[in-house]
Amino acid sequence: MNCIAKEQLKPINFYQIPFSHFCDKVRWTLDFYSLPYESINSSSRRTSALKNAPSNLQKLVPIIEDPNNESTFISDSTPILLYLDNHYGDKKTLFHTNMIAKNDVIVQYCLKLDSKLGLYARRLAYLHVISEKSAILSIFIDGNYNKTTRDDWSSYFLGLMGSCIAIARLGIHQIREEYIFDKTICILEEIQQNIHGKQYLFNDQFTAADLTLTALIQPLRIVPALFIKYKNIFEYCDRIREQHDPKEFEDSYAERLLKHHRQKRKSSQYQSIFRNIIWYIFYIVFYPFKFLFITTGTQTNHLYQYPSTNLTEKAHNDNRILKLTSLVNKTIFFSTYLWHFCFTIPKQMEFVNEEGNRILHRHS
Ligand SMILES: N[C@@H](CCC(=O)N[C@@H](CS)C(=O)NCC(=O)O)C(=O)O
Repeated sequence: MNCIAKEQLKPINFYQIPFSHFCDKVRWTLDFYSLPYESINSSSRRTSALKNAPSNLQKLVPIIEDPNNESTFISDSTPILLYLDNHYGDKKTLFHTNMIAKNDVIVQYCLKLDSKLGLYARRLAYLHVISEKSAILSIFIDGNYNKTTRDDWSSYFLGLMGSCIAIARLGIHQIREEYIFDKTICILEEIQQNIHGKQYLFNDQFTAADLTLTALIQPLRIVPALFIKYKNIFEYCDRIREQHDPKEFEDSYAERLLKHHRQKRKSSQYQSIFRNIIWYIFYIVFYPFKFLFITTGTQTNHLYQYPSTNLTEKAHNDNRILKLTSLVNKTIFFSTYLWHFCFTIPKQMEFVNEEGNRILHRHS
């Protein structure tokens, strides 16, 4: 436990991607404990500040660096929550212990949500963003969060690059093959049972489990069928957010731009006709080259970065290792994933929409 009064603490460095739901989980926790912190927008490759971090640190954000404790670096959201609770949870805690649900039950629940809900929600949300407004992902290349629209040509071009990286890094082109939609339904059904008739998940109190659920389910709000079907879970999370997040919550950068795009699309039919014409020309010209791409990028044994060897201690990560070292690698990479962007992603989207319709009409 840190004995320095909170007013005297130095700000904790909080490395984040502003629209990451894992980062929102840690941001909320820092605010919950009323800790001073400085947010540093980061991508693991770009942030030179992380060069001081230990080489074995998991270089995925969220990461915190605590100058009040010999500049300790901690990564992985649930271990960060535990660290903050151990050091600063003297007055308030997210890990209440009592006879019914012990601390480790809450930790296990959080790790399970990190390894399942957090990863599935992210993949499905990226599928929607890439299919509907890929220019939003130009943010990965230019890092410019001040841009309030992404309708210019440079955003379209950089968005293609950003989409290729997201597709490859998170396997967005393999959502159907890896049963991500079905797995999401399974975990949502389980959560629905867990919250049934309850104020909170554990101990009749707000814990890290409620916070984790509320933060990690957020990307699924842009998946229409799931948002409708599991309305009661989203309502539960709205209440948790309203009662326990000290900061007024606002949509993330990507959600804001996507919602704006959906509104605009409703009112402008010409744009989609124009887009479809370009699309068909592209399809006719490139389809004969299918054989060049079909064997690459579709293998199922991927190399994951920071995999978990023990899921009760550390969350699973689904970030795949990308080989982008030489110019030849880069050329093969971008042509392969551009192919997936044009031809595989629309099929994946079609599949998710069909499955969405199926679950909506199953019991009604
Ligand atoms: N299990 C990790 C997940 C961390 C994670 O996947 N972070 C993503 C952002 S949501 C990231 O750093 N992406 C950058 C990259 O893949 O290089 C946690 O709970 O913190």
